[in-house]
Amino acid sequence: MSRLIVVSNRVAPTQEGRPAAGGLAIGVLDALKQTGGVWFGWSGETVAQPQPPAIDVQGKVTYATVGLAKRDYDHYYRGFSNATLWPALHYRTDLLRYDRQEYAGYLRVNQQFARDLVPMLKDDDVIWVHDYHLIPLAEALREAGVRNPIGFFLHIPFPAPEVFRAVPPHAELAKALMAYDLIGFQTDSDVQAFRDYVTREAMGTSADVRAADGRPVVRLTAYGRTAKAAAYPIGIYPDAIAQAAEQFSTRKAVTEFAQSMQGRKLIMSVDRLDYSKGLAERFLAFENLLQASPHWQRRVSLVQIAPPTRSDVQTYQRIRQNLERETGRINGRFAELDWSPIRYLNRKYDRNLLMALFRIAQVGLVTPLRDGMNLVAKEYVAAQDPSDPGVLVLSQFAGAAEQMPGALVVNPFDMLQMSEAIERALSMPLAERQARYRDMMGPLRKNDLSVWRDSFLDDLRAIEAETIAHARVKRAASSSHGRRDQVKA
Ligand code: GDG
Repeated sequence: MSRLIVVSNRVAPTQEGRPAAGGLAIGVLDALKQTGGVWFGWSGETVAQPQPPAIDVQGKVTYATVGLAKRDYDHYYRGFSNATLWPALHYRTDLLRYDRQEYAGYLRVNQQFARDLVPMLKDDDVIWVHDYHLIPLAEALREAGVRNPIGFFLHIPFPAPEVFRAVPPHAELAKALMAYDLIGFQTDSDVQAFRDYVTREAMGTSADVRAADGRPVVRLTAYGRTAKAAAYPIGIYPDAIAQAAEQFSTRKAVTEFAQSMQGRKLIMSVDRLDYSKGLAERFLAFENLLQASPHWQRRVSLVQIAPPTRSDVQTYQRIRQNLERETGRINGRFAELDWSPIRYLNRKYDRNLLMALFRIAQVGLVTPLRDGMNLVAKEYVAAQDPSDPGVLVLSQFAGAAEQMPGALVVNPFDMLQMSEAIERALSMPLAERQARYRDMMGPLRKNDLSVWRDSFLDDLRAIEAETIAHARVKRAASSSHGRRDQVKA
């Protein structure tokens, strides 16, 4: 099978023995190990002088990473990726900040990545590019003469066309997306939103086709380019998570924490510290529960783990300050000598410890204002004890809501509804909890991480096969024309 080339903003930890990495890393690494290939991306470092990629070969996989000049980091990463695209694609046009220089930096880094990648490519490689940082990469590779099949997967939402139009270079970005052969989205709604943009804004056309196994795919034509688009909801490995959660739940750190709860119920939330995750709204809903149903005071705690990210982007500093203030206020209002309603932990924890904490929590509270998928929702369910599972309270605006029928689905903008759902979850009888857990575990197993990865790569390789077949037909047709012309002459 042809080699796989993965390109993502960051490359997962390469040394064996490092703590188990999250979703994308596991899914992609498995595929890379099977076919062999290259994982290319930013090293996470800023450098004084750009250097050629650092190469680290481990078995069949080559890790190639490049540093970014400080100015490129500011423009490409902090600027256009995370201060323009991230808020806009999460419907936060109020937080969108646009600067032409930053957009130029975004294009410049993508061109630089393309230049660095080209010498590593072989003719029959298949290229899989990940996420919003790298939308223009296929266009840059095509300009450099690359003819390989190139697929793109967007991990975050694609918004309604009206919202996407708020990004000043929206048309250039949509055109750049159309340079990919296959564009993958998390949900059907994202595919529909992109289709709407292409047909209404770009005056393109669309047609419903099917993948080899019958899944719906859309063929889009615009800007003189044709691409396919489909939904590939990212999954997890639920049984591996269940196993880790069970094993780690007997570790000292977990049993001591469970003891410190003194029989009180536990609500768990885990999110990168990001305004898309709806943390402040969630805290207010929990406060409302304590106020409206005072019998829950001293009987339940919310543990919010929120490792900081992008802490040098200004809006992220503001959200951190706001949450610290809110936690202090709510705890100040309700805490007793031996109980605080909210434990707000602003740091990263070991992955297996998190899964064990999910297992002992009666409620998983996952209420983003927008989220491409949200893997925490899936992980929380997978980590449960099937004989006594907890309840997932899930935002309707997480991509995961389309696939998790057993969750209590809430609108995170409706504080009272969230508060009522938390109370319902805390009081839910065992039989209902078990039924809801079963309703979710089936689909989680059926659509695990390998299904996400394999269906995307199968579709991308099928496009490659179609293109080769098409080129052969064209060659055969033109040579038979040639022969006919000779006969006529
Ligand atoms: C983007 C999209 C989409 C969190 N805290 C810790 C920790 N985590 C792990 C979680 C989970 C992952 O990080 C977060 O994934 P999410 O899906 O919840 O959210 P994003 O980071 O925003 O990811 C999202 C995803 O891409 C995949 O396509 O689902 O919509 O926004 O696995 O468990 N892991 C460790 N310590 C922590 O403190 N070890």
